[in-house]
Amino acid sequence: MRVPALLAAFAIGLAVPAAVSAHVSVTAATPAAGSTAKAPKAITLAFDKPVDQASAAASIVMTAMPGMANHGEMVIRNFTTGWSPDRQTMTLSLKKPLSAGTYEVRWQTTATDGHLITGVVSFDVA
Ligand SMILES: [Cu+2]
Repeated sequence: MRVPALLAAFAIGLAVPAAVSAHVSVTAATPAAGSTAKAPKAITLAFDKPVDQASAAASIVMTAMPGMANHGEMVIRNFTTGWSPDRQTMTLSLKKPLSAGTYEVRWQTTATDGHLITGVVSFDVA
């Protein structure tokens, strides 16, 4: 009688990846993660499935600047957020191009299973 119980536990274990697939992730970004861009005026995040816009948010943080040793985190606020009609691409439109430095785009949204999903895309601006 122990074997069916074990099999049931195994089947429950297998069900976990199906729940995880409710989560969204970023599949592509511009500027691309790890790349060096020149004065970008827009940042796009492409998700693998439609995103709940009501819970979605992104922040742009400058984490380093050439010639400045202890920069700390500087939040960039001068942008507006837009979405593609299919809700899979978020565009952050900057009023001024980003100046030279290192940036993190930190995003979050609530998945269809109610879990908070977060991610970071980092890139440099030369
Ligand atoms: Cu989840």
